[in-house]
Amino acid sequence: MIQIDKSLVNALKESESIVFFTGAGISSESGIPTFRGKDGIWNKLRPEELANFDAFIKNPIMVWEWYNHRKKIVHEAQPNAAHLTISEMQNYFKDVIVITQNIDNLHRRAGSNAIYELHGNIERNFCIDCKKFFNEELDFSVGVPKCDCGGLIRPDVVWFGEYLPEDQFLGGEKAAINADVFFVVGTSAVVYPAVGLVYTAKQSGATVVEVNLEKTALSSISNYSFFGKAGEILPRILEEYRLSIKS
Ligand code: BV8
Ligand code: ZN
Repeated sequence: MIQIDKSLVNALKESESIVFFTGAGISSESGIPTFRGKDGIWNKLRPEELANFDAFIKNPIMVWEWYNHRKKIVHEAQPNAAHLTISEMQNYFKDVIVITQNIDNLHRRAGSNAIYELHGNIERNFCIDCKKFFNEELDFSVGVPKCDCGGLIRPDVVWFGEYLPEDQFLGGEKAAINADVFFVVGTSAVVYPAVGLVYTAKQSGATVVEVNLEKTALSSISNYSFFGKAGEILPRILEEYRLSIKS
């Protein structure tokens, strides 16, 4: 049985604002491949080579094939115990806020209400010329879908070299500054400026709790590190918290 430090449970008992900063690792138990290692490779190309505007302009069909492949996996996936535990924690704390790098919509489908999507959402699309949004199913029968203005339609996700949506980043930053306990779940902590928010939380006095399969650059600044599956560890933490408020 995964041991949960009593001091962490006590920290939770004194907390109002709980924040979860998540990456691809939290969705891997839902069957969604992560980015690193062999999982991330598509067509012998690394995510950084596909998730960028130049690649899209050079070969929009190939980039859309990648996103449609991922969208199919996301639609067949279900939120797992980690997503569901975060949603359930809304019944115990004033603020439970999610700051995610994931574009898979699984936190929302799990019932989390306060979500900052730093890197966009695969369910939304917009025209690269007039910025008009298209959230219905797109028609690929005649090649890359085009807007009525003639512009190419792209997924509403943040590509490498592109700025993050300001409202989402600033919202995440405010949540990081006000966090009592800041969980970091399933991220290799390499992509910026997203990961910078963990340091913002630390500098603002939050208790940082890392939940990851392996050590990361954040292990050294974490007050607690749990190395294992998020879908097993997060339910254990909530269970110990629930037992502590009963007694
Ligand atoms: C920008 C959306 C300004 C698209 C994504 C400073 C220093 C160095 C580099 C930079 C810097 N500033 C900017 C850069 C460049 C770049 C960057 O950070 N590069 C990295 C690679 C070094 N950043 C940018 O380009 C950003 N924009 O800076 O704009 C600008 C503007 C103009 C000119 C210059 C600058 C935009 C970055 C956003 C890119 N879009 N996603 C899409 O998804 O298709 S990033 C994408 O990759 C994800 O969103 C996520 O952020 C990242 C993947 O990381 P993770 O989610 O952590 O996943 P990963 O697979 O790596 O790790 C999973 C972890 O989970 C592992 O540790 C594993 O052990 C663990 N795990 C697995 N299973 C489980 C588990 N843990 C628990 N339980 C399990 N079951
Ligand atoms: Zn248009």
